[in-house]
Amino acid sequence: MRKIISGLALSSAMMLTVSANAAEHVIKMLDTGEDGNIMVFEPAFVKVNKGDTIKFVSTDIGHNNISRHTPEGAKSWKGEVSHDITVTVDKEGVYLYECDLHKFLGMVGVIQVGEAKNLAEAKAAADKLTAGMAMGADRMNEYLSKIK
Ligand SMILES: [Cu+2]
Repeated sequence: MRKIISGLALSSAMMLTVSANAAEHVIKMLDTGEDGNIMVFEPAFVKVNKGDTIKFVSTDIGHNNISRHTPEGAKSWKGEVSHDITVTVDKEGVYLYECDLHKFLGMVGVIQVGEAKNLAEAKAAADKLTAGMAMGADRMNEYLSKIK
């Protein structure tokens, strides 16, 4: 029993250390963005550190957030419509996500975590995604161009 307790104490101490260093990034799900574009994530491109969390906020209702492409070994996610969802990005690389309801209007976004190790695969996935868009396909390229 003593071993279990000290193990728990150790792991909660470690969690505190991680959360002290990890940042939370808020991305809003919007009907209209600051630039006047409709059906957008804002900001739609973020560069973050491994272990950070991304909180997708249902600022305007009627959107969701679903991962579309993730680096190898990373967890995918699927948020409910009109609900916030928080995701911890613990693998380096490029993540693509979409609003399932408005992806055909270009409601997509890109997260870069550390080094963009899977850039070629992410670009191939982005091409497939933009092929199905009625508008806003240029957004994806704009977001991808910010990867450094
Ligand atoms: Cu949407």
